[in-house]
Amino acid sequence: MPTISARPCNFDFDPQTTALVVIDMQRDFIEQGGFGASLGNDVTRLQAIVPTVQRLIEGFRAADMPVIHTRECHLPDLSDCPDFKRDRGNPSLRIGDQGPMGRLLIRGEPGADIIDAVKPIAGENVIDKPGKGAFYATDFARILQRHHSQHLVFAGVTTEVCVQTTMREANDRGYHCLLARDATESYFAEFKQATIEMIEAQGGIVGFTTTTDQILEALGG
Ligand code: TIU
Repeated sequence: MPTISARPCNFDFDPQTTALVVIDMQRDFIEQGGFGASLGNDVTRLQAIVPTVQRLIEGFRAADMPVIHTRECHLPDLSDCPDFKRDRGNPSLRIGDQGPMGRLLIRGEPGADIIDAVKPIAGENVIDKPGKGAFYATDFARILQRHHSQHLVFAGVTTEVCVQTTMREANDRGYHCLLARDATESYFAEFKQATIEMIEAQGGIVGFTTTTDQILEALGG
């Protein structure tokens, strides 16, 4: 079985059962005028990982291995958005409000779409999810079954919110999880660091972490 050099120990994987999961690389989180910016965050931190995420995706495509994308977004009538999620805090715009990229975090609006640099190609699954985790209220589990996926490599944003939540959900469901440390980012450097440490702690209690180079080398790229 091929292996990827990782922390706290190497990640053995079968290319036939391994998929890349790219979390929420959406305009709403990465570009100015979106949901992330409305919360007062510096979105340029997230823009810095785009070329690395792009390289990772291209490596999976070249190896003919599945790439699955997620998007955090809600139905236009907000029926899948808990009131508190919209009401809490003091953002400049709330979920569903009209912004420069359409209504914030609403399915089908330009802001909810994945940024051009890492756009899905024909045949790749895109999971629209109302929560932070990709398993909650989605077809994600069924799609993974269809791909016979047992090993999941994670990239995307933000590390401690949607990436970590999905990784924890996957870990509990028996998937072997690996986070590409340089292909994920947070608005808060210390939260990213803490998340990586949490994942790796106690013998890899949530999974393993590594770099994009190590993954691409193992894929033969
Ligand atoms: N706000 C924040 O850091 N993230 C989210 O709300 N969603 C994701 O992480 N995708």
